[in-house]
Amino acid sequence: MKKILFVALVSILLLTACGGEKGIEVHNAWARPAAQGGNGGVYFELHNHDSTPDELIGASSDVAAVVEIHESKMDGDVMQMHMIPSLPLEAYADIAFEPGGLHVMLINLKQDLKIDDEFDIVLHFKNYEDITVHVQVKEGAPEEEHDDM
Ligand SMILES: [Cu+2]
Repeated sequence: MKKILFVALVSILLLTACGGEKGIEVHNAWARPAAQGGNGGVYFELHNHDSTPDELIGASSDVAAVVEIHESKMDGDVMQMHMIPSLPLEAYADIAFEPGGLHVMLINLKQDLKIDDEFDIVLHFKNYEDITVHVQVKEGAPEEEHDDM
């Protein structure tokens, strides 16, 4: 009887450990301040908790005329940005969008992005449903993230 109870407890613990993490999730979304008419970058962590691969195929937002997925890369001494039409998301992929790398580019902003402003972007996937991401305007990456970098 004791053994059965123990097994039941372990199962519950295992379930809670994975609880709330299903499908595709976005964490710690932030953007740098930017001016109306200019461009802005949005950064976050993209997790695929699923065993099924997917693809990030685009993004949209009310705050900018055009929204694209970009990747910055050093080409010799010059930082170049490339548009990425489709970003593969492998099973259990954990992809960081961060300054100097992948980012969502807001082109021709319709409004100023000031510190502490909040706005939404929507990520579009090949198979998964759209994800609305709440973005906070900050000077740099969120404090709690510094330890992981
Ligand atoms: Cu860019």
